[in-house]
Amino acid sequence: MTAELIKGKDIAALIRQEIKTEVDKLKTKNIIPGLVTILVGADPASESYVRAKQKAAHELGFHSIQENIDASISEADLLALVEKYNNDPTIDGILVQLPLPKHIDESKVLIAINPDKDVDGFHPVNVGRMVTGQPAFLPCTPYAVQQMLIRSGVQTEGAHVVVVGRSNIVGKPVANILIQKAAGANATVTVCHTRTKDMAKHTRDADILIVAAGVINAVTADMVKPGAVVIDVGVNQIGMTESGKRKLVGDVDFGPVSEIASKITPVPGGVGPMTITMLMQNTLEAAQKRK
Ligand code: L34
Repeated sequence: MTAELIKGKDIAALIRQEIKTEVDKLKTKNIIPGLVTILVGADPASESYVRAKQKAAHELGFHSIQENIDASISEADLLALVEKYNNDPTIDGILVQLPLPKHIDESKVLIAINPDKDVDGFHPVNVGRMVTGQPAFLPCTPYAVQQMLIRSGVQTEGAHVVVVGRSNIVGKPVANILIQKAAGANATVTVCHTRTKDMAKHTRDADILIVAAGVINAVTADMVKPGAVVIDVGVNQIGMTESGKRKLVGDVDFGPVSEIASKITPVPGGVGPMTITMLMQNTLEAAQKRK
């Protein structure tokens, strides 16, 4: 292994300390950041992520509520639940964990969240603000990727960033964040997806390769330029450990790619813990803007 690890867990711990300092300041003004996480159904991966979000909120001294909702909830009832928290003055951030059951229109639910409480950054108002370079809640995973680059000293300015994947949660927003005329951005961005011709031609040209394909080994060593920085957003379950934990790999063929890259993120312990941390950051910022 020659690549240096970008340890998301360590960077997350540092940022959580910074957040804690700000939470303590807010508490002197009698403001406690409030977060509600809404989990519909019992997908084991979603349960694991939401549990981690609640744990982080608790450790930071947030007021946090966990709503575990049966998968059979109607769309109307879910919209009413969102509205309840839109009107709750103790709640600064509302997170509806995705994916939702098929009978519920995800976009209808996301648009129902008050944009000022949209700490996930998925409301079209926040997406529009992000794209046009206005202050906005940035979606947590793309925000995490940007912070990991900045805090490990990776220069994005003028770099060729290649993104593999075009989801609304990762690919599209991370590309938009990194093309902004702003510090920690100013990159030239190429987005590859399932209809891209000769993907390896593009990925081999990347100074920074961000992989969010949702496919094991979507990126192999022959697709990476020597010295590139590789950010692996994938979380794929390949089994269970004896202690009942999910056994995970990313989208990148980690062993061989880490012989070629200059820096690489591990899975687990990479982007995942940072995603949760940036949700805490957004919730803090929402509380700081409380009127
Ligand atoms: N609304 N839905 C909404 N917001 C989000 O930001 C998410 N996402 C994605 C799925 N749905 C969402 C998450 O929270 C993915 N995601 C997420 C969050 C945390 C982790 C991975 C994905 C994470 O903590 N991963 C750990 C391993 C955790 C485990 O064992 O399951 C890691 O070290 O990578």
